[in-house]
Amino acid sequence: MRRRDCAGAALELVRGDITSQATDAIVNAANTTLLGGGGVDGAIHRAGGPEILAECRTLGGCVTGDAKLTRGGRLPARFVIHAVGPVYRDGRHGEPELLASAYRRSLEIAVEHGLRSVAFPSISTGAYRFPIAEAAPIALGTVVRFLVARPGTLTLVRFVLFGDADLAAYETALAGPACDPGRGVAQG
Ligand code: AR6
Repeated sequence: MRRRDCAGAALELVRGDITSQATDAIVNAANTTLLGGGGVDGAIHRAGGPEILAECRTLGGCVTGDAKLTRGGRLPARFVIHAVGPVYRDGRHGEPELLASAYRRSLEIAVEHGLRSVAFPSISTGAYRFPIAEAAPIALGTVVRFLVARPGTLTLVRFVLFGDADLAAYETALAGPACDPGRGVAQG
């Protein structure tokens, strides 16, 4: 596990399963229908039970780069923030901006609802094929900028990576310029 203080909040990288996280909210790597799928999305709906899908059906979908909140059903987390990342084509179709937006909107929604701790998976780097070496600095950089801009809101942002290679990519990004201490991240 890697942990850093970021403007008074903890920023953590762990290897594990997003569905077992007991943070106030976990983030789903959803699609625009919000009606379920494979990967993280399938795992969250399986573990959380039918209540989550029933609530998703009332939301009218979600555009790419945005996110919507439901309750967490049987999950340890009280809420699920369903975020929609971009499908990666070649990186020149707004994918970096849309990925950053999916993270930023998730954090904004968490704060709007008074939530203090959020766990993210690596959005878009599975079925949506965003190269993880490109995605990790975008994900971490967006979170770092948010925490620096909104101190005293969130206390914990945890990235839950599914495998050693994914964790290594995020560890590399955490040590890189996207998370530069000059931008407000202190080594912990
Ligand atoms: N916990 C943490 N990470 C996981 C888990 C888990 N339980 N399961 C997979 N991962 P993906 P996307 C990792 O495909 O690329 C769905 O069908 C996985 O190894 O879940 O945003 C949706 O409905 C990968 O690194 O999300 C959409 O249609 C990362 O999570 C589409 O897939 C994301 O992989 C979204 O694709």
